[in-house]
Amino acid sequence: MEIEKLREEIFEEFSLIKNLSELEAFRVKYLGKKGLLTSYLKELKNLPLEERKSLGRELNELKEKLEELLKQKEREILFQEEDRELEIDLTLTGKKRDLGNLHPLTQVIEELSQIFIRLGFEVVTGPEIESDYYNFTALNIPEWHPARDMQATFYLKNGALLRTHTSPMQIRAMLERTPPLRIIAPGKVYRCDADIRHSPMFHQIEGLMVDEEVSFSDLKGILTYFAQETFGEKTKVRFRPSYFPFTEPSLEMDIGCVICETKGCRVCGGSGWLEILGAGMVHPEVFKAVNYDISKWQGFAFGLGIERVAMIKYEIEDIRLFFENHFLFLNSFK
Ligand code: FA5
Repeated sequence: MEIEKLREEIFEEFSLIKNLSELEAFRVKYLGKKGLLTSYLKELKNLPLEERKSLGRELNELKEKLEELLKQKEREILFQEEDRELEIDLTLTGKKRDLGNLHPLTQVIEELSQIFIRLGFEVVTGPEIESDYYNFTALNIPEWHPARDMQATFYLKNGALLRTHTSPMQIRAMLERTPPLRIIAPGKVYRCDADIRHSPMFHQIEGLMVDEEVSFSDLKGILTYFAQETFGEKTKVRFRPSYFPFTEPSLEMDIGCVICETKGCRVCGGSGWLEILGAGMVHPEVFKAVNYDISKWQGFAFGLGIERVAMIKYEIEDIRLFFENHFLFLNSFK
């Protein structure tokens, strides 16, 4: 046997090994139970003593060398595979992180607030649990007024109540400030009221401006500006006489339905117009309640329903969708 030739062939073949299965096949071929080197070693016993000694030594050396090289190669291959797993493919598209979004009502509150902030109004907030005094009495709402009825107002056991509108913020703001002032007060309000357009908890934005010369036309101008900023420049507005105990004269503002352009559709209930707010000039009795000099100060106030604005803006027919927290619905406001 030509041991030199055999060694060369074996190392040549060894150098071509690329992966673990080739490595294993190589090991079986030469060092396995029936492997070439193993059988050569077994056959040594048939040789004369001298030959057996020298060939035996060389074969054993080759066997040991191969075992060592195979171990080394195995480690190398394993390291390479690990590296490949860690490789980053920069051409792959990244994993998109699904970010949440603000609730549609929060988005509308922010958008409307920005319009009034641009007009010099300051944003204030106050308690949802109110006293009878701020919610009714100071706003010139007498004992007999239907809003005080248990059917409309949620009363608490201690005599306090859940505010039925944001108007108590008019009183709180005026008591905390000296005129002139311009505030808006967004927040939650509560009424025992529920159908597809009414919710027992809903949101309003209260607005109040007090100065030495504030007229009804200032009120109409600001409300028209607000409607056109919110629903588009071509939006039509309509003012209807109304009644609130805390404003005189009082009005309600409708906007021309932006969907059918006042022709009449499902969203506006066929009338072509949608009521979005109540407003008026601050009643002298309200100024008296906060000790403002009625011969010096004038003002206007308004209270608008946020859900109503959002329903028109996004063409939503059922108010309950805002509070049921369906992902599909909420995700569509990204
Ligand atoms: C008021 O709440 C008065 N405080 C508004 C006001 C403020 C008048 C300042 C004058 C001066 P009203 O009850 O009409 O008014 O409610 C105002 C708006 O809230 C309505 O136009 C409507 O858009 C909305 N709204 C009333 N009840 C509900 C309800 N249950 N669910 C959803 N929105 C409602």
